[in-house]
Amino acid sequence: MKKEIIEKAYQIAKEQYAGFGVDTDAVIKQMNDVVISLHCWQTDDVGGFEKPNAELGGGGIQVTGNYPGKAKSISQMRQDLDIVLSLLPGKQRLNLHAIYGEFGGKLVDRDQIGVEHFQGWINWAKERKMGLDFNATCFSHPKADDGFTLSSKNEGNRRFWVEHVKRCRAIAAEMGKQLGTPCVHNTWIPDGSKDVPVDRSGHRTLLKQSLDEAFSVQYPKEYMKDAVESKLFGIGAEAMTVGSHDFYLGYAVKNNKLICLDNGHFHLTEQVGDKISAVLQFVDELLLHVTRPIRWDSDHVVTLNDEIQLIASEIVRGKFLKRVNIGLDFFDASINRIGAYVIGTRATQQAFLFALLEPTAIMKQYEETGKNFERLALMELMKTRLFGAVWDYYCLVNNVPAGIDFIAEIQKYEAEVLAKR
Ligand code: RNT
Ligand code: ZN
Repeated sequence: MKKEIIEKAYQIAKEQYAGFGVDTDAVIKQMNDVVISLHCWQTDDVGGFEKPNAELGGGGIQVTGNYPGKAKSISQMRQDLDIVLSLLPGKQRLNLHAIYGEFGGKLVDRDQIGVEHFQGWINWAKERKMGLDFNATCFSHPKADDGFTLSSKNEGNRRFWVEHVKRCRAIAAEMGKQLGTPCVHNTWIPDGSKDVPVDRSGHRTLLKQSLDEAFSVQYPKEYMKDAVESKLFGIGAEAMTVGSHDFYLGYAVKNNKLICLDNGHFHLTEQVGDKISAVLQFVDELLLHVTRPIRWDSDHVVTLNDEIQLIASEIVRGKFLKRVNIGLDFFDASINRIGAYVIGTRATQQAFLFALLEPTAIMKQYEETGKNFERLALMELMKTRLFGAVWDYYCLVNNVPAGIDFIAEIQKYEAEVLAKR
């Protein structure tokens, strides 16, 4: 896009928004508070590098598609991440899973990993002035094959997973310490059962016990923060999920942990956007896994839809940006993975930009004086204001392609790099 056109359109947009009392220049600065944690697993379909050609296995999560160009090594992954970063405005962090360590060709089991396997990533992040987030990987492993990890009745397996989570938290704390920004460590487990179980309570008691054990070491919150992620169901775990929302919300409130809300993990008419101001009455902070479920937790590429918009708008309206850690969680192997990454991240950022451009004060005044048709009219109108002009300008001042200029960059990368893998 031509710089002059972007600037011209922005000037008009600026005046248009000023008419509603919204300062677009200030909003562009506020976008610095919207830090998105990039889920590393979009580059390789949640395979990881524990062994060559590793694939996502078990746990009710699935990646469909076999588009060429998937990252097959950490260096390819880093190359992809740099391209993604070069196409995104604003600030990002990187969210790693434990299976993405540098294990030097040796099989290092999950109860053996240490910070030495992630020092390369810490250095990588430091060079890019980025923070890191981290996740224990409690799936794609023989000891998770029976569908249970931290809530397993097999004591050997349960202890194995407790040890894994303990080690992951220690790694997370070291990441946060070295990088000077707290690392959010998220625990998600696939535990559940396909058919109606008899002893739900037994598994939940075990999960609580395992979390207490795994979280027994306290780390300063400047280094790391724990989040726990609930889920409704998974493929092969339709009848019961041990770590349900009720379970983890209770655990988080009682133990002062972050609750992770993945918007693919609820009944499809439930809105995570509606939950934010509810749970933030009782927990200090949240972690989001922003995704797009179609009919189920399908993890499609995030688009700028009503669901994402409500999430962003609720965070902005409630002034919750400092209390919400924004992570992404989608994976689509049926289209160019870099393209998927960039579209989904930009869509999330756009939702926040749109939210920041809202004339909330006017809407609130309407609301508080019973002028609800007026409120709706203004909400509708904002959808058609010159939002795109502000977005393009935001890209321009961030030195990244505006409009769809990123398509050409990704096509070039595909031809020169991805197609040759
Ligand atoms: C699975 C959860 C979980 C994973 C990642 C890879 O349903 O959403 O967050 O997607 O940990
Ligand atoms: Zn998730």
